[in-house]
Amino acid sequence: MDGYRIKTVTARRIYDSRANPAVEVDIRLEDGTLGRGMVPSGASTGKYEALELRDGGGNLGGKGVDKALRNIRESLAPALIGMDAGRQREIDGKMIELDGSANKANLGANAILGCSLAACRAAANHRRLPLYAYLGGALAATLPVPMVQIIGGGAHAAHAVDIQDYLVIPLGEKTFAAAYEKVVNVYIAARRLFAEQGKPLSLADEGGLWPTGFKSNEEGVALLTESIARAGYRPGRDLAIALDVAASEFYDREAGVYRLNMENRELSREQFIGMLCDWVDRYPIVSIEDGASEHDWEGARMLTDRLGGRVQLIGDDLFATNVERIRRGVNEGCYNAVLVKMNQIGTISETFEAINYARGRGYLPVVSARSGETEDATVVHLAVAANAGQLKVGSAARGERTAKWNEAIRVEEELGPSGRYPGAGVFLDAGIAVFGK
Ligand code: 2PG
Ligand code: MG
Repeated sequence: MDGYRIKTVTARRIYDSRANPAVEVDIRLEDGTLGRGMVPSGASTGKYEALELRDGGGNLGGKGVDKALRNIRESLAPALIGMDAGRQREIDGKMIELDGSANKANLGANAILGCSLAACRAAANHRRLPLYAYLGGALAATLPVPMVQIIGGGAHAAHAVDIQDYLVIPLGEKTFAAAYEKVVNVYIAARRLFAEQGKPLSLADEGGLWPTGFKSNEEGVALLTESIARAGYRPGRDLAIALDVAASEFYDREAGVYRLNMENRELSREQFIGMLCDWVDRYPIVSIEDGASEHDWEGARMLTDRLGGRVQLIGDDLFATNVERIRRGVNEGCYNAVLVKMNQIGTISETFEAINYARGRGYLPVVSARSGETEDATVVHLAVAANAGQLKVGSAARGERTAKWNEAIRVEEELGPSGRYPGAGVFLDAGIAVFGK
């Protein structure tokens, strides 16, 4: 197609919200249109994710991306130049073929994703379409329900508590903007509560409150419930609680136990799942992510047997946005939802495949950013384009987080009456009973 051809591919090192180097790619088309891709990075990275290529060594904490940049310049760019930027599948397929490994270990998923994102941005810009409309076509009209971190933990807060994210999900409301406003009121209430309790106000990696002086992991769940009430809302009716347990981080695979280090406790699989079930009975928890380790399929199944009918159970590390792993989960009855992170799999095309596969099997897709982020807001467009229904990009503070939430506010305004905000319907339609706990 005219002017669609890729003319140049430029790769550079930028930095993410944790001060780690990140890959940025500019793709310029023959007609001069520019598309830019910026690649995020996790901290509680799953073992089964596509490989993020880092330089190692002493400089920049070993996190340099010079090898990835070289792979873009020497291998990917020569292959992409001349290709049609509007043919995303061909572009992604070509890069997968060039890499030749099962997990993008040769060229690096950061190198590949940077190019994949830059190409689709360039094509959208060429057609003068917002990215969500380019990626999703006329059917892209669903704003996501926000899942927002209020308190950080785990690998995002130096393991001050073992649980990684204490989040809230607004229920009801007719628009994203109104729903998000409720979340912000809870964030403000939580901040006040921390101040009253003499807890210093510092922020964890994703902008949530740093859990100083917590005596147990459960304290965060209680604090969230109280913050919802303090903000003037009904816990469980106006806003519910979500947890990203990130259990892979504290599972001892050899011993088969879950080690709650901050409580000096070691729990068997049964005991650990029993603890989560007990929390669900006592608090308005509607969603639990990675409630079992990425190595513990049996734990995931057990949790699903016990809670699958009333709680959204999300597989992050267990599924790694990988259709083969999601398939195993479906076959073995593990969880009922999938966390979707582009850089876990490494291309836009494969990310869509994972979303579509999950949805086709009745698993709810939850689009997610990473803990190491840039100011880029592509994840919002992905969530809208795929009508995913839910979005998780960290807390309500810090610029790399607000870059996403604010973009969702803009997209909603732009979509106008054609935009749909599902609210609690996202759970009710999936048979998850969110009210009445
Ligand atoms: C997660 C993510 C985002 P990370 O576990 O869901 O919160 O964290 O990017 O560190 O893997
Ligand atoms: Mg997670």
